[in-house]
Amino acid sequence: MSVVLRVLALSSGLSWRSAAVVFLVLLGYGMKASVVDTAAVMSDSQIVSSNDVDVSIWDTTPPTVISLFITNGGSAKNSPDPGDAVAIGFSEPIDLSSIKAGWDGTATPVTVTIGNDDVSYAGNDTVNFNVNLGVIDLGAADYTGAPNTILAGSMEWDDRRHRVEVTLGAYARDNAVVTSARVERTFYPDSGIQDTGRVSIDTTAKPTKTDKHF
Ligand SMILES: [Ca+2]
Ligand SMILES: [Ca+2]
Ligand SMILES: [Ca+2]
Repeated sequence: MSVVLRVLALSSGLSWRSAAVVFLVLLGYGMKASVVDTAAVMSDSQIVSSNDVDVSIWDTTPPTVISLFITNGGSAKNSPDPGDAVAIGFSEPIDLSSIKAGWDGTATPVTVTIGNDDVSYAGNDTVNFNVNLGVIDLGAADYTGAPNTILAGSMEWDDRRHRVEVTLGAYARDNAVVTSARVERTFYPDSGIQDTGRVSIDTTAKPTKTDKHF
């Protein structure tokens, strides 16, 4: 460095001290210039395009319920009893914690109540769960008598088919009745259900099916 200062002093005719000040000023300017790397500075148009996130990659489509199966697996055909199964299919993967807090999809206990003559559903019997799944209007009043039939259930998530599957277990209270007519049942999904992107379910999609259920 002293060689540089000597050359600077000699070539400029400055004193040794003045040459040192000039050198330090030039050194400081050089450092500042090196901090601002012009190659990395974006033009206004580049900034705009980098902030222009492609929203098409975000899933904004609400999930829907696309299927509902009620199958007999117990000894009582056309009546809710242990071994019967309810499967609710969704249009896409669901945030399982929106159905039951902390649920990871593995088998978990639920309580299934066959509601008797529910005034909210035209006096029909209903299927209710103690998790955020929804309500099945069974379309007729002859699945249970008063008071309600209640069964212990087990709920699992089928990741491949995007389906919640509930299998009925032991009766907590048995007042089930065997049905005699084919009727149209309707599923009303719980409005709290969300997809994995936290988009709430479209509750206007309500699958129906005419059958003797359970
Ligand atoms: Ca979605
Ligand atoms: Ca049955
Ligand atoms: Ca009834």
